[in-house]
Amino acid sequence: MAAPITLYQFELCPFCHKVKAGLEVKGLAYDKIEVNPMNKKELPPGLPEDAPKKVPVIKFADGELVYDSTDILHALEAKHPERPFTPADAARKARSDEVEAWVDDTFAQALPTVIYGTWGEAVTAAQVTARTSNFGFVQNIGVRAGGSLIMHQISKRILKRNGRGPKDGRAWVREEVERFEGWLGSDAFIGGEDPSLGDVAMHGALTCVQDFPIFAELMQRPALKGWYDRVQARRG
Ligand SMILES: N[C@@H](CCC(=O)N[C@@H](CS)C(=O)NCC(=O)O)C(=O)O
Repeated sequence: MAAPITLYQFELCPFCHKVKAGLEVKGLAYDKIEVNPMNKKELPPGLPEDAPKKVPVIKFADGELVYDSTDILHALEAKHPERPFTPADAARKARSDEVEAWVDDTFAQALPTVIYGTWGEAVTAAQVTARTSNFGFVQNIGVRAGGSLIMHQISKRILKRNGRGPKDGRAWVREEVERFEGWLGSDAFIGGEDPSLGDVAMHGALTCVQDFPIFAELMQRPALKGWYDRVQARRG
């Protein structure tokens, strides 16, 4: 039976993983539709004219369409208040919102450099896309090879724009993770006793790179791994 919620996504999109983490922390069943990044023809009809042709997009049981990961997570919280990820404490909520915004503006921007930064990573990316996509054979080859090649070039540009060398992606992501660990301190979650929007966003972003070498490296860090496992236990 089809799940009441549908997520239109790319498998290697950190913003889509943020939404998946939110859905799973709330224990909500959903179906995924993989969108072809070349033409995005799987996106549902009915989106506003001025909506960017981007994923994630979510379709709720009542047919409402929402785009943009942050707006989707807020809509999820409003429609499904059970297992809330908005901390009651004002300071915690402010920190959680800060972390969520940082995931969007900084951490997710750094991730393509460790998904497509080296040829080895780009090959892994092509394999992950092949495993999850539902496109026809020819289209599949185009998305895998073409997509990874384009993203490899984009990843070099992102590094340059951020004043980093062509091989600095992993060091950059490591630095950002240190910032996150500083925010977490000795707490169980950014949200305190329960995962918040900030935890959901960061957990999703990390799940996005679970098949890549950076993930195994980051999981050697006891504080990050402890937190990652605690959020994982709350998903689903
Ligand atoms: N602010 C948006 C960003 C979404 C976004 O950048 N999605 C990328 C994939 S990771 C996309 O759909 N890109 C397609 C394109 O720009 O053509 C969100 O949080 O959902």
